[in-house]
Amino acid sequence: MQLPSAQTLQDRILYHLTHTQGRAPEHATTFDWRLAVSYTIRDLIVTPWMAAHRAAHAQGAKRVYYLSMEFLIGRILGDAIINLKLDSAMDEALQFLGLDKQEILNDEPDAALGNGGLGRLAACFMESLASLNVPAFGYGIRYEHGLFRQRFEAGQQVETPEDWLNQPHPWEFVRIDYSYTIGFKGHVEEIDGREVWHPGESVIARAYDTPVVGWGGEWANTLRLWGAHPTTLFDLHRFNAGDHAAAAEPEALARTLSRVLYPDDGTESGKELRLKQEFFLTSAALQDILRRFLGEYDDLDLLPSKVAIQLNDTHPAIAGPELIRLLMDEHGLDFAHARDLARGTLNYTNHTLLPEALERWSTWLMGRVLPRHMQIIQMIDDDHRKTTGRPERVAIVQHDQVHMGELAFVMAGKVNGVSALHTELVKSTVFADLHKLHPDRILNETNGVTPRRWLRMANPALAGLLDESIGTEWTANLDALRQLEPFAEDAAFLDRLRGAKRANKVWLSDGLLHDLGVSADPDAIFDVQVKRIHEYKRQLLNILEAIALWRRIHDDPNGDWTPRVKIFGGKAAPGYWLAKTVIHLINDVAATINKDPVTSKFLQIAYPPNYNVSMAEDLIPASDLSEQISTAGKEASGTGNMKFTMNGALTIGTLDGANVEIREQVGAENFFLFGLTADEVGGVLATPGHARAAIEANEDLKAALHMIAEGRFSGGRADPYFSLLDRTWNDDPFLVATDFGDYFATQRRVDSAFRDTRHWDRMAALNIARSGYFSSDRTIRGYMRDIWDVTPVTP
Ligand code: HBZ
Repeated sequence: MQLPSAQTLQDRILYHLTHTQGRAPEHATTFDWRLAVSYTIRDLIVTPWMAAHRAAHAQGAKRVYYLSMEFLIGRILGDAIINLKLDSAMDEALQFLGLDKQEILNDEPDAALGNGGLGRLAACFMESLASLNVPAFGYGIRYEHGLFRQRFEAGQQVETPEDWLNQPHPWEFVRIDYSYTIGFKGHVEEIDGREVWHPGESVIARAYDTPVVGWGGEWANTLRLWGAHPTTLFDLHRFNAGDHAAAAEPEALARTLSRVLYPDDGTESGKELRLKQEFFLTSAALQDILRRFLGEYDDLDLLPSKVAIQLNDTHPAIAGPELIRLLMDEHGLDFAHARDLARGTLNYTNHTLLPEALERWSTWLMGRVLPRHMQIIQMIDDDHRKTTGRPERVAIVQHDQVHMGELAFVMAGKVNGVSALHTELVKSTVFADLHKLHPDRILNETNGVTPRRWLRMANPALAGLLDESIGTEWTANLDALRQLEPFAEDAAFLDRLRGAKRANKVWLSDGLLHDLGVSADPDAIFDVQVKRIHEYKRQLLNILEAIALWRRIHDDPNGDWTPRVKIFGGKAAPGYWLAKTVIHLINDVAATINKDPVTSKFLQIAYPPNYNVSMAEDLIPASDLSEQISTAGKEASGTGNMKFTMNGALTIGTLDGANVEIREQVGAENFFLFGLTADEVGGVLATPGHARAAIEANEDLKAALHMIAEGRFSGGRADPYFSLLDRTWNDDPFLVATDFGDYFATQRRVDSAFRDTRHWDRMAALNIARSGYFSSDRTIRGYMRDIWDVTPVTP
C-alpha cells in the first residue's frame, strides 16, 4: 500500500473535522479531533478491506467464521495506526495540528464486549487472521452496554453501567440490507410429513460491520456484530385499544436482546434471556453464512469445503441444531445429510473445566424458547446413541437438562483445548467418555496473543529497543525474537532494557500517585496480578502473602528488605460474593499497609479500579513480576501470562495452563515455580482437614489469618470476612493454605534475585527472546492446518 504522507494525513483530518464532524478547528473538542482522525484512518482501511473481499470471492477461497458471544476489543484507533505503519506520519501530522496524540487516543472508550480471556482471545484472533491474509468473519453481538464499570466504595466493588455507544462509534458501518428474522417460542406443526416451526415471537438481527486491519495494512476482515431491532415497531391495534405497554412489546423484546453483556465469567446464569442472546447470535450468523455461500455455489454438499465455523466455547453450541434445522426445514435435506454437513463445518473450542461454567439448559426452557431445536437435539442424541452405542452418562439430554458441552462435542468435527495441559485434562476429565468414542476429535491449540497490540503498541520503549537491536521482523514473525538471545550477555543492551522498563515504571508510578495517592517507588519490584477475580485464580493467596510479609517487615524494620509494590486489577461477577469479599479484603489491607510509616518504603499495595484492556496496556509493560498462581489444573491456559513474558516480566507461577509451556520455552532457570501439580491436587483435597493442618504448620499464614480475624484491616470488625475465613480454614477447595508455604518462600527467592540486577535483566531478556511461540499468529496457523484446512489468500 502507498503510505500517505504526514501532510496528506493532516489535510484529510481537517477535511473530516469540517465535513464529517461539521466543526471548525477553532471550536473542535478532543472528541471532534478523535473522530476526524478515526475517519481518516478508517478511509485507509476500506481499500484493502474491499480488495480482500474481492480476492476471497474471486479465488473461491474457504472462509473462516468465528462465532463468539464476546469480543473484548479495547480501543481501535492506536492499533489501526500501528498496523497501517502510520505511527510516525501520524505523530508528525498531529504535531502540525498542535494536538496531543495521547489525549486523542485516550479519548476513545474501550469496546468492552467481553468479560476476560475468552473474549480477548477472540479479539487477538481477529487481528492475527487479518495479519495472515485469511478470509474470515467474526460474528458477535453489538451490546449497547459492555462489561460494567467498577468503582470502589469503602473498599467494595460497585458496578455501574457502561455506555460506549452513548456517542458515535466511528469504526462501524451499519448494513440495513443484511437483516435476518430470528424466531423464538411458538409451536411446531407437522404438515405433509414435514415439521414446520411457527415462532411466537421474532426480532430482526441487523449487521453492524467493523473492519479489522492486519499488520502492514494489506488485508482486512469483518467483525460483524448483530444489533436487535423490532420486526414491527408498534402494535397500533393494541395501542388504540388502550393497552399502551403491550403495544410496545415487540420493541421491548428486541431492545433487551442486544442491550447488555452478561457479566459472568465462569459462573452459569441459566437465564432465558441469555439463551435467547445465544440463539440470536448463532441464527443470524448461520443465516448470513448460508446466504453468502449460496450466492457463490448452488451445491450444499460443498459447504464443508468452503466454510469453517469455530464455536468459541459452548455459548453458540445451538449452532449444531440450528444448522441442521436450516438445512432440513428450509433447504429440504434429510437429517443424516444435514448432520454430516454440519459436522463437516462446525468445530468447538473448550475454555474451561470448571463444572459451574459448563452450560446446561432445562429441557423445559429449551422446549419453550426453541421448540423445533429441542426436537432436533433429541434427534442428534438418539442418532449418536444408535451410531456409537454411547453410554447413558455421555447423553446430551440427561435428567431433563440439555448439556451444551456434549452437544457441541457431538456436532463438532474437531474439539480443541487451549493449552497442552488443559487439552490432556479435557481428554481425561470432562469429555473422557466422548474422547473414548471419538479418539481423533480432540486436539490442542495453545493460545497466543497479538504482538502488534501487546508489544509494539503497548510498549513503544521496548519495541524501539528491539527494532534497533534485531530489526523489525519480529512484528510479523515473533520467532525472530530469538535473535535477541546473544544480547542477554551484552551489558550495554541490558542497560537499555532496564532503562526502557524503568521509564514505563516511572510513568505508571506517576499515574498511581495521581489516581490513587499510592506512592510507588520505580526501583521497587512491580509485582502485578491482573485478571478476573475468581477463587481458583487465588488473589487471596497473593494478599495473604502481602500480610505475612508486612508482619515480618514490621518485626524487623531495619532489615534488608527488597521494596515491593503489589498491584492488583480485576472485576468480580456481580453475584459472586466470595470474589467480592476478596476485593474488599485487598482494599482493606492496602489501606492499612500503605499508611504504615514503619513499612511504607518497603511495601505498597495499589488496586486501581475498573481494570480493562487499556489499563492492561499500561500495567503490563511496567511489570517486573507476573503473578500466575492459579490452583494447578484450573486455569485452562491464560493469555495475560504470555503478555507479561513478552514484555520482559518474570513469572511466579504454578504448573497450570500455558504456564507449563512458558516455563519450557523460557527455561526453568528463568521462571519462579512453586506449588502442587495438577496430579497432586486431588490427593490433598481428599485428605480431611488439609487446610487446617497446613495453617497450623505455617506461622506466617496462621498469623496473617488471625490478623484478618481480629479485624486488623477492618476497624476491629471481622464480620465482613467470617465466611471467607471459614472457607479457608475448613474447606479451601483451591488449596490456598497448602500452597502458601512454597509461595511465600518462592517470593523471597524473587526478592534476592531482583537485587542481582544484572542477573535479573538477563533473565528478562531471555524471557522476551523466547516468547515467540506465544504469538496468536502461531495459534491461528495451527487452527488453519489442524482444524479449518484453509490457506492464506493473496489480495
Ligand atoms: O479463556 C478463559 C480461561 O479461563 C483462560 O484460562 C483462557 O486463557 C481463556 C482463553 O482461552 N475463559 C474465559 O475467559 N471465560 C469463560 O471460560 C466463560 C465461561 C462461561 C461464561 C463466560 C465465560 O458464561
